[in-house]
Amino acid sequence: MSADITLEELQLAARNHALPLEALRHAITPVGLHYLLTHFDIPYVDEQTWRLRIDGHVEQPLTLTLADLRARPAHTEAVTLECAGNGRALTSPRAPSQPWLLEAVGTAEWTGTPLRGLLEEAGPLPEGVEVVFTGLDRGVQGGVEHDYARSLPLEHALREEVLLAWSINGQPLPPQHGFPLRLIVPGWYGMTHVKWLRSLTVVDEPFRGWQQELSYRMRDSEDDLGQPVTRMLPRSLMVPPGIPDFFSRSRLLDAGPCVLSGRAWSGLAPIEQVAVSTDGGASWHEASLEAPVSDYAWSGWTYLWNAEPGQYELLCRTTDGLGNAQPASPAWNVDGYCNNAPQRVRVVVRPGREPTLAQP
Ligand SMILES: Nc1nc2c(c(=O)[nH]1)N[C@H]1C(S)=C(S)[C@@H](COP(=O)(O)O)O[C@H]1N2
Ligand SMILES: [Mo]
Repeated sequence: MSADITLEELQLAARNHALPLEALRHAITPVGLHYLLTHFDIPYVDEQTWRLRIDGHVEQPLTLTLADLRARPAHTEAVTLECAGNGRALTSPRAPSQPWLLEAVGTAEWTGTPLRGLLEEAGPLPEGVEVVFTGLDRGVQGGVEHDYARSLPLEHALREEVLLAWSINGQPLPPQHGFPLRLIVPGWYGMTHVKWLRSLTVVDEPFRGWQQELSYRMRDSEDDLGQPVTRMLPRSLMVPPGIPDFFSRSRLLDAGPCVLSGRAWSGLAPIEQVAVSTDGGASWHEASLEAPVSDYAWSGWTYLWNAEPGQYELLCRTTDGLGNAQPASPAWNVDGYCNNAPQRVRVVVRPGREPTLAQP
């Protein structure tokens, strides 16, 4: 594992936690186990005074309470969210930011109202090109003070799967996941899903806010403008088998049949294949796939491994229906986005225990 994680990175890592890999066993991630990423501070919101404002280039600006929103048609969808910086700590050189390893992911059942209905009610004017989603959180990043805000092209904001969500796994959003209302854009990397929404603004030219124009771009060099990060690239993860070593997290396993399992997802197309290697990537075996939890959520996979005593490096790798596969080593970029290189799990298999003799 690469060294020299700074105290600033540790400070971020302690605030923004990942999914413990054993929690991949849950098709729907329990709330406290879902990964978490907050750039600035978690805002304190009073539901009684909170309002959502829909304005800008619209026929009819709207101001809504949480009760107004909850009275609208509701839809629940299981959606896999992954941070675009997932895998950053394994890139080299590494961008100074949240040092994710592999587990900045989770799948929750989000309940909310389709954005489309609300936007149609406000009535975007013909010159409208994008919707800017602004959160209540404010801070300084890259030397620039700003509210956390991201935009979507109007035609994407009008897609039926885009939700304004007030509930996760049947509970009101907890403060850290965006109470009282957040955006859910199925298939897209995490930064798109703006938490603590306070306004939706239809604009007549592309939004140039810091989190849009200067961040979340795949840049080859500091001067490169780069391409925007949008949908999640394919990735698969494995529940580490056996028991962990406390400090190194390497695994200890008894010899014998062992069902390896995990989850795979892609924001580009449904998952088509997961392959598993038990020899460090030299040979690959096809895993069995389960039906995805929803059109916008990960698929479970299993592979029966007959583990014999020895030392192993286990890998998994997925391919989606458009042929997008996890590359052995993705192209480097300045900010360490979209590193979907395969997970590697070191395992020591010890001789199986003798069956216990029946007591007379
Ligand atoms: N308002 C606001 N929304 C935000 C963020 C933020 O810092 N502020 N972080 C984004 C990023 S980078 C990610 S990965 C996801 C994380 O969502 P979660 O913490 O609910 O898992 O929220 C996104 N929405
Ligand atoms: Mo993120």
